[in-house]
Amino acid sequence: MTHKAGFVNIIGNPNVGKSTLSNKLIGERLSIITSKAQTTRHRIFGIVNKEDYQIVFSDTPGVLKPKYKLQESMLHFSKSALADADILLYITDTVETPDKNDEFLNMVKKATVPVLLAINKIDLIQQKELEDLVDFWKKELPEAEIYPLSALHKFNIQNLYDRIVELLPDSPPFFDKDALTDKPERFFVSEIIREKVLLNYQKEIPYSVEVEVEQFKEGEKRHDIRCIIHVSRDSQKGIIIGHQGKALKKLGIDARKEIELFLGKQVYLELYVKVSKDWRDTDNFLKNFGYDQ
Ligand code: GDP
Ligand code: MG
Ligand code: K
Repeated sequence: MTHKAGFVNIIGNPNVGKSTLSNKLIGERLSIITSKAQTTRHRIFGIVNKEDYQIVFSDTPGVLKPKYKLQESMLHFSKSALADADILLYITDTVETPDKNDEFLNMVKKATVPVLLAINKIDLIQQKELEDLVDFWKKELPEAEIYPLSALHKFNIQNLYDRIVELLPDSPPFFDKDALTDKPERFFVSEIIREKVLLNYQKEIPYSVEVEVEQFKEGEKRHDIRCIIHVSRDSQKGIIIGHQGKALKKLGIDARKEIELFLGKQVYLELYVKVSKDWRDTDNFLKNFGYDQ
C-alpha cells in the first residue's frame, strides 16, 4: 500500500476564517479563534492521520506590516509557510475587498505547488454576488481551484478535504502516526489563557500580554499549573488584576474550565501577573516565549 503525506499551508488575511477552517478540517480545536485580528501568532501544526495518509496543516498569522519585533517574527512564520508547502490553501472571504496589492496574493501567484482557493463565509451573500466573486477570482488566480464554502456552518468543506487528500504526494509520514500536533500540552494551556485574555480585556491589553507556563505538574487526579502573565507596563498589571482582584479571578476561572475540558483532567490553576518591561521589543523575552527564528 502506498502512503501519502504532505504539508498543507493555510494563508490569507486576518479574520477571513483561517483558524475556523483549519479547525474544521483537522477536527480538533487546536488554534484559538476569536473575532480579533492577530490571534494566531505561531504556526500551528494540526495533523490528520489515516491509515494511508498524513496531512500536516499549519495555520499562520495574517500578513502584517511589522510594527515591532514580535510582528516581524509573526510575519516570518507566515512567509515560511510558503517555503515548505506541498499544497497552498489560500483563504479569502465574502467580506474583504480583494486587493491587488495583497502581499500574500502576489506570493501565491508565484507558487509552484497546487493552490486551492477557499472563498469563505458564503452564508453572508446571495447566489448572484457569489457568482461575481467566483468570476473575479477565476481571473485573479487562473491556476487555482476554487472552493466556495462556509467554515463556520461546515458547508462544502468535505469537497475541499477530499481534494487535499487527492493532491498529497506519495511519501512516508513526517510525524509519528499517533501525533496530533507538534506542540506540547503546555503550549495549548498558554494559548487558552491568552484567548481568555482576548475575550476579557479591551484595547491594547491583549496585545501586550504573553503567557508563560512556569509549572506543569501532572498528578494522578489533578494537574497543578502555574502561569505568569507578562505585561509590558505597570499600568497594565493593575488592569489585568482589576478592582479587588476580581478581573484576574474571573480570568482564572474561565481559563481553568476550558483547560480542564482540553486536558480531560481536574486542574488547579495559579495565575501571576508580572511586568516584563517592553517584552515585545526585547530579544531575550521573545526568545523565551518561542518567537526566535
Ligand atoms: P483568521 O484570523 O483568519 O484565523 O479568522 P478566524 O478563524 O479567527 O475567524 C474570524 C471571524 O470570522 C470569527 O468571528 C469567525 O467566527 C468568523 N467566521 C469564520 N468562518 C465563517 C463563516 O463561514 N461564516 C461567517 N459568517 N463567519 C465566519
Ligand atoms: Mg487565526
Ligand atoms: K482572528
